[in-house]
Amino acid sequence: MTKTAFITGATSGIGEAAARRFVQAGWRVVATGRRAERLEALAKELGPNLHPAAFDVRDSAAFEAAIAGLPSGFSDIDLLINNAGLALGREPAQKADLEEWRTMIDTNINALVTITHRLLPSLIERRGGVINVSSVAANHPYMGGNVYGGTKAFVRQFSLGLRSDLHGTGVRVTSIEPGMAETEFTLVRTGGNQKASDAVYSGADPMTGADLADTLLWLAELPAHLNVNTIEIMPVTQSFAGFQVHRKEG
Ligand code: NDP
Ligand code: 8X3
Repeated sequence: MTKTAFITGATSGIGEAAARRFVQAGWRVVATGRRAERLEALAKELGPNLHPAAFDVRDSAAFEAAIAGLPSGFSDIDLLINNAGLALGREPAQKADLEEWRTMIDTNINALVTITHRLLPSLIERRGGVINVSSVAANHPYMGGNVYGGTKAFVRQFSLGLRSDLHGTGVRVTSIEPGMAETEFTLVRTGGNQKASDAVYSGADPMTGADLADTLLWLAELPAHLNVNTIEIMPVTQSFAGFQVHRKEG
């Protein structure tokens, strides 16, 4: 039986690659994001198994309208991939922009829980799954990661809590925590600075959206009795740094 995945943030990067990968693997996909023209292009490329639904995840009325507008065949959702998200800024907390913090919290946390809450009854009915896209920033603090890291730690912990609450329902829940992947992530984080984005990925052999799409599909197609609780995945070129120590002068 054909299954349906609801993928947020499918207009670029990881979500776009996942939409492509899931349709190629025989899934139906509801592909979402704000940039409608990108979703239309994806629908044109991938054919009738992709349904584009353009809305801002922070707008719960628009999200409800998108759910109400799902055509038959797309309305029975088996898998929710909460991928839409962003980082804004790399300033230390004391210099950060409060509005940017609020945007990250609204997108990465408030919208994610709203969408999850709305779709849970149907996911339970269908013994489906939720995959939440967290980040290594949830597990490894770094300078300038402040609220972004906090939102992703929420996503990880919320996923573990969901897993506990959904005990006995057959619904599986995974938190995926990727490291560096070359997408539009840094372009967004730097307010559109292509040079800064190129500098982050240059020579680093980063992961790609397609790498993570393969992992998402692998998770989604595991035998129904298996649950990967968390998965942290990075490029080989990225690893951990030590603690910093501030010393007195002289
Ligand atoms: P991209 O910037 O390429 O993609 C982000 C996606 O999220 C876009 O499709 C964007 O769509 C969507 N999105 C952002 N804000 C909103 C909004 N308000 N409403 C609807 N959709 C929104 O980045 P990635 O693919 O890298 O990011 C995907 C996820 O992966 C994010 O949650 C990110 O935090 C996480 N991640 C990324 C890593 C990386 O190194 N790239 C590493 C770890 C985690 P649109 O702008 O059209 O609305
Ligand atoms: C994105 C990875 O290391 O830039 O979540 O925070 S990182």
